[in-house]
Order: sequence, then C-alpha cells, then structure tokens
Amino acid sequence: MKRTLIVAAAFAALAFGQSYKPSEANRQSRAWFQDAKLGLFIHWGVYSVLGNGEWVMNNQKIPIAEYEKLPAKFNPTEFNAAEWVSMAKNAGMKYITITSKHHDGFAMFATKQNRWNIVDATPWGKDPLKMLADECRRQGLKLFFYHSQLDWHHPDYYPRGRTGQTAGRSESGDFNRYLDFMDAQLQELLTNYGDIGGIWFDGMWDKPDAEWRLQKTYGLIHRLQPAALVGSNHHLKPFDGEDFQMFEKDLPGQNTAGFNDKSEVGSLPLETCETINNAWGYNASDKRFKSTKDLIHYLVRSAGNNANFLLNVGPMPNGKIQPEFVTRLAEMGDWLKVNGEAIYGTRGGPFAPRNWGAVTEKGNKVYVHVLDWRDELLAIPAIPNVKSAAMLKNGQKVDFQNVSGGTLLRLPKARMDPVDTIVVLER
Ligand code: JFZ
Repeated sequence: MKRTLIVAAAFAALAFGQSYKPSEANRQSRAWFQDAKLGLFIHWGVYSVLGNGEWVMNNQKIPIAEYEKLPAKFNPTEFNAAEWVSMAKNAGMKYITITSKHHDGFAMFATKQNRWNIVDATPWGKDPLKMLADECRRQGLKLFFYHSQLDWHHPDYYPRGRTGQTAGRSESGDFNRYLDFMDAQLQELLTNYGDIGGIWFDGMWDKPDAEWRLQKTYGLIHRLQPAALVGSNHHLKPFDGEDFQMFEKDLPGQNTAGFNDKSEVGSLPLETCETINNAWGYNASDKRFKSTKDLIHYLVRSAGNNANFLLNVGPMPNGKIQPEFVTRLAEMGDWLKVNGEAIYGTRGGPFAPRNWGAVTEKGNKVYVHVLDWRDELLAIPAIPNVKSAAMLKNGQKVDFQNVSGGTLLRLPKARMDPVDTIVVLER
C-alpha cells in the first residue's frame, strides 16, 4: 500500500513537474529575501587583469594556453573584505552575490577539485570568499555565490555549447564527469563557508538541451543547506527546485535587453540585476556610468514590481573597487537612510508600476513613488479606504480627492523632490 502511494506520488510529481517542497527554513529565507530589496552583485575573477570584462576570453578568442598565463599576474594585495562589506552595508544592501566561478572556469575560492583557482594559481594565494563569508557574518549581511554551469576551461565540458569554441580544447570529454566536478565544487561552497544565502546559477543557456542533472544538483544544495535559495539565470520560467526567479537587465515581465522573451513571471520571490556602467566584470574603458538618480529609480521600480535589485560592481585586479562605483553606492545609501521605510519590507502594489513611478505597500501604508511627473494633479488607480495622505519626507498633509475610478493627488511643484516624491497613503 505504502509503496503504491509512493509510486503514485512520484508519478504525480513527474506529471505535474512538482516534487520539491521547500523546508520551513527555506520559506523563512524567501521572506527575508523579499524584505531585503537591495543586494550587491560582484563580478570578480582572473579576467579583471585584462580590464575588458568577464567575457574577454571568448570575445578575444584567447586559447586556454594563453589565458592560463593570467593568474600569475593576478595579485590583489589591496583586497580588504571589511571594506567591501562596509561599502555594501552603507549602501543599504542586505546581501552580496559574488562570482565563485564564472564562464572561464577559474574558481575564486579554495577548491580541491583542480588547481585552476585563486589559491593555487596566483601569487596572492588567498581565498577571498572565505574572508567575505566571515566579514558578512560579522556585519550581518548574507552571502550568495554566483556559479557558472558553463565552463570554457574544463576538459569535460563537452559537447560544447554556443560559446567557448575558440578555447582550443580537445574534441572529447565526459559531461557527467564535468557535472560531478561542479557538484563537488558546490559541496565545498556549501560546507566550508558557513551559512550561505544561496546559489545564483548561470550558463545553462549555453546548451539548453543538455541533461544538466538539475534535480541532483539542486537536491544536493537543499540537503546541505535547506535554507539556501537556488535561482538560475536560464531566462525561462522557474524549474522545480528553484527558490527565486531572476531577470537579467530587465524588470520582471519586460524584455528590453532581449534576454527575457521566453521568461514568464512566476510566483517565486523575484530579483533583477543591473550594471552601473555597461560591464559586469571590470572594464577599464567603460565610462558610461548611470547616475545615482537613475540607479535609485531602478531600485524603486524593482520594488514596485515586487522584485529585489541586485546592483553590480566589477572590482579591479588589485582588489579595489573603482571610485565611480563607490561614490554612487554611498549616495544610494544616503537616500535609503532617509527613504528606506518606503522600500525595505514592502511588497509591490497595490497596482503595477506606471510611467510616472511605482507604488509599494507595507501594512496599512501605501507608498506612492512619483519619479517623473510635471503636473500639479496626479491621477492614480483607486485605493479603497484611504484615510490620509502625507509626504514621507516631513509628514506634511497632501490634498487628495477620490473621483470615479481613481484618486487625485495634489502635488505642488515646490513640494516635488528631484529624485523621488514619496506620498504615504494610510488605509
Ligand atoms: C550572464 C553572463 O554571461 C554575464 O557574464 C553576467 O554574469 C550576467 C549577469 O549573466 O549574462 C548572459 C546570460 C545569457 C546570455 C547573455 C548574457 N545569452 O543568453 O545570450
């Protein structure tokens, strides 16, 4: 009897594509994640030595034999974990997601699986992820690892996918052995660094039809750390076993960057990531920095879409973060120190973002973020039972009037904030 039930349950799970039940600890992490709203993305690897982004190996067709000369030049003696974590904390960020391994396969941690890693292959010889993990714990931030499933360096990543064709690898390899290697690295990351926030996968899109053994890998993570959140940048709707859904360079449901045409917003916690200039990994010549105001607007629109904002920096090969990034993060933090009430712990809604701005809500309060509006009267969709309206900044009352189908807010020019005019509605 019991056996038939198990078989029936397994069949149902397969038929309906649902078998993973998040643990209670995992549900708590998801709630924490949704309250956190802002995180720091860090793309750091041996590619930073060339100052031309994390795709440089592929873009400049550098063969492995050449690329393997880089670690000898990677000596980030200026790296200071406390400085990075303080910078994130002062920016109002609640977590950090850092590359443990990017597409070049180079591990930024002390792995025993091969010598293609920062400890064994560089003159510096230290494990920055260990130092960051300890420092995050000290300062109360969570640490996530970005881990690339795609690997341009490992001989068993075969057959190859769309990218990595010019690395000069042999025409053979055992993909299952590669996945064993990847699982072994993940086991290290989930065993040697204390409690981890989660794993941010990327790279499946390189060969979407391969057997990636996702259930085995996701199962391993959830077994080692049930509270850790699993997400993947596959640009599709979430797979069984994932705990959050991410949107690369786009707000959920949008597709301005062209990555998310097949994606669908599901019911998991959401996250969107973006760069400050146009590079993820350090790019010495990319000076097209977004303004602090634009970054704050992106944060507000993310929150209005019920998503977290993961904002990226690409540290330099000496271990420092360039000043243009540092100042912008500090300015975001200054803004959040005053306006954080309307961001942290909120959920998007009660209505979807508009061209003029976005709304967030928490308890009996609705925060109307007016980002771009020039007239004195602003019409918003009706919100039932609003008792009062006031500026978040100074508590001054805001005139409002319910009209058929909506509410009119009176926003005299003199009261408008150049970044975000926040009106608090109380229900
Ligand atoms: C991926 C990485 O390739 C990139 O280096 C960075 O880490 C970013 C956060 O994630 O970006 C992608 C993912 C998929 C495609 C292109 C870039 N794609 O499908 O063409």
